[in-house]
Amino acid sequence: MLYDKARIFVQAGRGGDGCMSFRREAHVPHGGPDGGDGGHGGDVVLLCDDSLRDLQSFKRRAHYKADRGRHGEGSQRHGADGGDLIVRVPPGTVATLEDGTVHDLTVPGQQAVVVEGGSGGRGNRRFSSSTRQAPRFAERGLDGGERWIDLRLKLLADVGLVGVPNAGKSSLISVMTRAAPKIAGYPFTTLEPVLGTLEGPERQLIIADIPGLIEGASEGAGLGHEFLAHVERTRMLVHVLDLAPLDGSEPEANFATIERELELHDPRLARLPRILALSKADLVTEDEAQAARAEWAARLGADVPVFVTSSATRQGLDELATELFRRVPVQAAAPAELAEDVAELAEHRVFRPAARRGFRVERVEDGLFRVAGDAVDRLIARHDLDNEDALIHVEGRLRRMGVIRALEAAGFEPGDDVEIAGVVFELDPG
Ligand SMILES: Nc1nc2c(ncn2[C@@H]2O[C@H](COP(=O)(O)OP(=O)(O)OP(=O)(O)O)[C@@H](O)[C@H]2O)c(=O)[nH]1
Ligand SMILES: [Mg+2]
Repeated sequence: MLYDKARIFVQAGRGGDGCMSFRREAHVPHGGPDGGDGGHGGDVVLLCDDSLRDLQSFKRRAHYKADRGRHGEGSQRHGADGGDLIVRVPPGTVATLEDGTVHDLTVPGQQAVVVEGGSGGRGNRRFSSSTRQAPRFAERGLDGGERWIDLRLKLLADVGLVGVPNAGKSSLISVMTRAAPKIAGYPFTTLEPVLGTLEGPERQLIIADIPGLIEGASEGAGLGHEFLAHVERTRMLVHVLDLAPLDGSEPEANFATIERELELHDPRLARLPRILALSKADLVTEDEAQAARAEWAARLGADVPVFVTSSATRQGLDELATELFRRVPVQAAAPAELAEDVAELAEHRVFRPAARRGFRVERVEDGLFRVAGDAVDRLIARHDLDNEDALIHVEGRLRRMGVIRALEAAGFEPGDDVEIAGVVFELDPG
């Protein structure tokens, strides 16, 4: 069973709290503030790991949590950062976040931060100024992000074998590679994609045998969609076409069905280079096979080489393998180039909706106003508003952010209540 889907919940670490502390020294009644900052919470990071083949490990475990940052301490000691949590995924994993961000992990070593740890709070030492020499408050650390992530494995194969059920795809991969898929004389023998490695003199090619496609596959008939997703990233397709289908179907009609489904699933699939492998040549005479080859070659033109093959006698298989190595481009091997590819991939494939900025002020009722926005929410989360010093600090920040002015424009008067991030407090800016 190939586990190609999983849903996991990831939680980044909370930031450590800043510390409120004053220096204690003999003979000094009130030392200066010396509370250290809290540490940053750990991120959750996906790491593309070549030793993994599918998403099986996520069946047993669905929750992942990074470490929290440690709290700051007195004597200006900062809390340690929480460690990142590394979650290993196989090459070909596509991670989709709830907000629509997509990470495509294709190259071993590639990483993607999927939730960020909360930042640590600053200690009271950082709030001392000429006017406030003994700040009796420190910031709290912020919660880390948390979210559900959909993981989908889209196999990374160089060559995909496509064809109607029973065409002989699994037989072909079983004699060309060491893969040992189930082979039988009835349709839909193969229920999930199978990968095999074709060994060449200088390199290898990964071949994917996917289950037979039928009419309507692009709309989900059979298990079409699921399987077509696995050939999306191949660089070349081998269309396996039975020379003498037992069910009496016409090879021409079978060929057209497959091509149409590929096109309907994704026009890019239809544009992939092709080879036509006429299969089961041992079941027809050599003359018939050669006649069929000539006919298909004339029909498809020079772009699509046609081979007469038989998995039973190995006829045509060496030629097919040679052609595959000739046609599938060598992948960038130099580390520098690879790194560039990764950067480019990341640029192209990571889509981030723009973060929200600013704030909104709204009059809820007489004497009650609501302010909404990421930055003000964070400011409130950082502070204990029952602490008089912290409240004064928050008021100063709200003023500098332009929130007080916006409140006043909306009819706010000193002493009215304000609600931010679910916290209601009396605001009386001096
Ligand atoms: N004589 C002969 N029989 C073949 C050859 N290739 C495949 N077959 C037979 O054709 C039938 C189907 O072969 P499979 O390889 O399972 O076909 P498939 O395309 O993988 O089929 P699905 O997985 O159902 O899509 C089996 O009975 C095979 O033994 C061949 O070259 N010669
Ligand atoms: Mg099969």
